[in-house]
Amino acid sequence: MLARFFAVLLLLGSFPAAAEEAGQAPAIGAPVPWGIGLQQAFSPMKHRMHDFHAMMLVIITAIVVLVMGLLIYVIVRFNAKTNPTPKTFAHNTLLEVVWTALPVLILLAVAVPSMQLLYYLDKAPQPELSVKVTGHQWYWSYAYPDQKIDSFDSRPIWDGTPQTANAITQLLDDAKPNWLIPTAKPLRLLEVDNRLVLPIDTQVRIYTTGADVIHSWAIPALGIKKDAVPGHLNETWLKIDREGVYYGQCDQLCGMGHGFMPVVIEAVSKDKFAAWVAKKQPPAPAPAASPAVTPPAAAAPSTAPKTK
Ligand SMILES: [Cu+2]
Repeated sequence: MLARFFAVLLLLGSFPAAAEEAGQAPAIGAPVPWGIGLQQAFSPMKHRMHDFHAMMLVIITAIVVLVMGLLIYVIVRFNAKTNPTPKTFAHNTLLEVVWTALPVLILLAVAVPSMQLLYYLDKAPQPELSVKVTGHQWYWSYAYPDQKIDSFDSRPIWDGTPQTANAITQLLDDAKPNWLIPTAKPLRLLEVDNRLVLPIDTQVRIYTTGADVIHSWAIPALGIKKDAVPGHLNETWLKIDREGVYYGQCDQLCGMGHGFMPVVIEAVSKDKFAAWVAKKQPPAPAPAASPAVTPPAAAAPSTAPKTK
């Protein structure tokens, strides 16, 4: 209960603007001006992070209040004026045991839920879809191995100087027809040409890797951040609660263009996702024509296209 109260308190900074935006544009997972605290949660992992964060806030607040209270008590009660003749003892066994054991217990109380959360984020219990995310200097590329959708690049579109404004407008005009969810105006340094399309209410397994240097694929509103390391395949997962557009960025300093490689996810219904996949998939190979001399019935088993 207390944790919920603190969570609501924390979210007050960003929630009203996000909610207001949800009515008009579906860019729900985005930073807002003057937003404080964590972004609103749109995935079970982020909900758990909020709960953990709220619990931590309660614990650290209690510690600060206790230590501050002790300090004030010592300052007031034992200064030279109020306590002119101090006691001369230097040890108290009970007190020393308590101030050693108490922090250990507090750390354990923090470590257990922390580990639970880390393990929860590690692997999807029953993944329904896999996406491979590759970090490049300085853009992302995405592939859907199960759907046979080859890797495609997701390059940033950022607003520039007046000199480049026309080029940006052109880039946006080219990109917008590909978006399943149109957004009112591009968010500064957060828009891309090809967004990552994912279905909602689906356990999506995410593989990350790096093509050149270490990057990190992060979307705050979904509670996901995974390093993309060259030569490694890291795994995590996500599940999105609601349709909308979610924004993130590279979270690992990766060079000059680090601030210019946003992540944009379009979360859509499963039906819309299936339609998008059908459009995106390469056309099925045409059945090989049987040689004229071979009877079709005999040729069929060997030449029929593989279906699954
Ligand atoms: Cu980076």
